[in-house]
Amino acid sequence: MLWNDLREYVARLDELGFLRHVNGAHWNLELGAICEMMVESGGPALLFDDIPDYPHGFRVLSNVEKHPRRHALALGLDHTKTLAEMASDWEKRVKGFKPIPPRVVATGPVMENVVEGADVNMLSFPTPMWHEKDGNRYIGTGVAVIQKDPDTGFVNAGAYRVAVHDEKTCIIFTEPNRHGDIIRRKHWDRGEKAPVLVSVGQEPILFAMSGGTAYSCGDGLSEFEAAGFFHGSPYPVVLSPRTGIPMPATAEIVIEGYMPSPDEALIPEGPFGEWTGYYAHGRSPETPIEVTAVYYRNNPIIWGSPPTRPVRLNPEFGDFDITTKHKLEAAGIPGIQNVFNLSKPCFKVISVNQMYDEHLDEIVQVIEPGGFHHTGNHVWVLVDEDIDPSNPQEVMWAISSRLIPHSGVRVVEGTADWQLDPRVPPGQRSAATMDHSQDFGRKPYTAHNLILNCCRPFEWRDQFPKVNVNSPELRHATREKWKDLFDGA
Ligand SMILES: Cc1cc2nc3c(=O)[nH]c(=O)nc-3n(C[C@H](O)[C@H](O)[C@H](O)COP(=O)(O)O)c2cc1C
Ligand SMILES: [Mn+2]
Repeated sequence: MLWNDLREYVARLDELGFLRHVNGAHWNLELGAICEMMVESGGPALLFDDIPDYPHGFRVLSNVEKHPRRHALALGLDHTKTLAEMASDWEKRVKGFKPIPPRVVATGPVMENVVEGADVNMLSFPTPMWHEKDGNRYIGTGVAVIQKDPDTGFVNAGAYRVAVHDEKTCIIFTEPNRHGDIIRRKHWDRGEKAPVLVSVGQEPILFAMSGGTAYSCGDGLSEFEAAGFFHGSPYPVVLSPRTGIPMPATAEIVIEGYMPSPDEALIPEGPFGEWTGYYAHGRSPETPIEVTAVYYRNNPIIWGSPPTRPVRLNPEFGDFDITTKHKLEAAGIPGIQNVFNLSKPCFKVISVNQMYDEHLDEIVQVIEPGGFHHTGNHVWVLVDEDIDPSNPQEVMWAISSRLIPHSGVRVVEGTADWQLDPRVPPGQRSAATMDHSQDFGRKPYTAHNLILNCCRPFEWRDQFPKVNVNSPELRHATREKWKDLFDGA
C-alpha cells in the first residue's frame, strides 16, 4: 500500500518541510481563520494540537490537498515535476484503470478505542467551527461516508459534509441522486433507518476517490476498489461488528449510526461556507445521523478540508480536466491539448491546435449543453495551443488580444439542476424530502454556458500577427548561460 495510514503520509509531509505544527489554536473560529489565510498565501499543511478544551494528542489536520505538490505526494506521483507533467502522469495511470477489491482484515488500529451506546459523545472530539457564518461545527469535511446497498451489497464511499449537532447526533448533507442518497432511499423505502459509517480521517487516496477529485467512480464502481487500484494493493477494511459495513482499517475516527427518513426526522443544517465561495444552501432541514458507536485510534486526527473562497494561489494538477478531454477525444475531435479548471465554480479553458474550419464548433457541440449533469452555469474559454490554459495571465492575454466580441461570444442554453450554484434564485433550491412527485426535492432550474472563442480566426490565422516571444531554444540557452542571474531573481 502506498500510504499505510494518514500518519505515514503526514510524516512524509513533515520530512519534506510541507507541514507546520500549530499548538494552542482554538477550535472556535481561530483554527479555521488560520487555515483560510494560509490557503490564500500558499502556505503549508497544518497539524493542530493542544486545542483548548481537548486532550493533548486529539488533533486536526488541514490544508493538505490545497497544494499541487502535497496532492501529488498523496496520490503517489512525483511531486518535483511541473503541474502539467503531474497531470499527464496521472492521466496515464487513469488510462490503465482496473478495479481491485478490498481485503477484509480481522482488526486494525481504528479499533483501538470503541465507544458505544450511552457512552457516545460527539463533543469529545475537537471539531472546528470553521467559518464565522457557519451554523454548525463540521467534523466531516475531509470525509468518506460509507454505505452498503441493501439489495446488492455494493459499498459506496462519498464525501458528504457532516456536522455535529449534539452528543449523540450528527447531520449529513447529501445531495439528491448521489450514490449515498440512492442507497439510503432503498432502506427508507423498506421502512428502515439507513445504516452509515462516517470516516473523518483516513489515508489520502480514499478521500480523493470519495470526493471524486482525482477519479470519478461511476455507477457500480466502489471507491474502495478504485482506491485499491491507485494504491497498487487491495484496500484493508475491518467489517463493523454492528452493521457489517467496511471501514478503513487504519482510519483515525469512524462514526457509526443510522439515518431516519425525511418523513421521520429532519434537523436544520448549515449554513456552511461551500466550495464555490458562498453559503448557497443556507440553513435548511437535512437528515440526522443517530450515532450508535464511534471507533477511533489513540490520539486521533480529524482530517479537515474546509472550503475557502476558491481564490488561492496554487492551481492543482487535479484541475486538469481529464474527463472533458477524454469526452472530446472519444467524440473524435483531434488537436485537444488540455482542459483546465482555471477558476471555480466551472470556469474551464480548452487549449486546442486548430486544424480545420469547423473544429471549434465541433468542440462546442460536445461540451454543450449544461456542461456536466448536476452542475450549473459554465464558462468555457477556447484558446490556441500556444496558450497555457493553467496560467491565468496567459488566458487573460488571449481574451484581451484574440477574442472578437461580435463573433467570438456565444451563450448556449441548457438545463442543469445543481443546488449549490449561488445564482439559483430564492425559493428554487432543492430540499430533503421523500416526495417522489418532487424528484426527492431536486428542483430543476435553467443554467447556461458562456463560450468565449479566444483562438485566432481559423481562416486568417496564418496572417494573424506573430507573437512577440523568443524561441524556446534561445530562452533555454540564455537561461543556462546566465543561471546565477535567473536563480537569484
Ligand atoms: C471536499 C468535498 C466535499 C464535498 N461535500 C459534499 C456534500 O456535502 N454533499 C454532497 O452531496 N456532495 C459533496 N461533495 C461532492 C461529492 O463527494 C462527489 O460528487 C462524489 O463524487 C460523490 O460520490 P457518489 O457519486 O458516490 O455519491 C464533496 C466533494 C468534496 C471533494
Ligand atoms: Mn460512488
